[in-house]
Amino acid sequence: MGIEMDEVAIQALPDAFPFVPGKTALVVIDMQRDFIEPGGFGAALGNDVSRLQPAIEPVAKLLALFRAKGWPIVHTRESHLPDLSDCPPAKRKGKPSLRIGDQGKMGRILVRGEPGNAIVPACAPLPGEIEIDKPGKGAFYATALGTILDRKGITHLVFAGVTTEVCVQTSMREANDRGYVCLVVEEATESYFPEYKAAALSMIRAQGGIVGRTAKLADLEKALA
Ligand code: TIU
Repeated sequence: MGIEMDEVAIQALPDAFPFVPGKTALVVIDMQRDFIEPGGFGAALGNDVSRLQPAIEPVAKLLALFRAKGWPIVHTRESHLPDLSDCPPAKRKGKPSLRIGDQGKMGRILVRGEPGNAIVPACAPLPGEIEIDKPGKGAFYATALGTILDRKGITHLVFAGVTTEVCVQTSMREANDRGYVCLVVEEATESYFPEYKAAALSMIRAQGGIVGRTAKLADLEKALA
């Protein structure tokens, strides 16, 4: 074990986030073509996918910051096995223009290994970074994430990615129940619905930070420079 820097207080809401170098990982949720580009799962659900694009540059900046410091990075992908054996039938219900597993413009919708399932190039994982394929909204459900973080001694998580009120919030709630100290970076997350993003951030930090804290990217960069 190397010598750890002291805790850094990052200005956040409802109060400062205690960033502990060596014990804090960045978790980037589902920055996939399937959600962010036309012709994928997000579009099949009827969403305006351009609404997620503003998150790309802030996520890339967060990745650059953690890479420069050598701090752990986790990337998740929402995906299913090609035989859909890990896709609950209820997840294929509703009336999307294309269902999970159907052939779309970027390959089969939300299927592991298809072009559309990849993370957008600006946020792509580098060798050595942790990659988690998850069948659900939460990053911990049916994945090895908890075990991996335990082995690394990670206790604090900084969240980014899409979408704020679906997979980011679910993953943060899972992390909060498991005892992780959680922060989400406001500019580095987006929703197809601006009002849901605002509501999710607001409910995360309500009641004294019932699920975690929220911070501006600039405040993180300033504190960790
Ligand atoms: N539909 C929607 O907003 N999100 C998802 O289906 N998955 C994620 O948030 N990654």
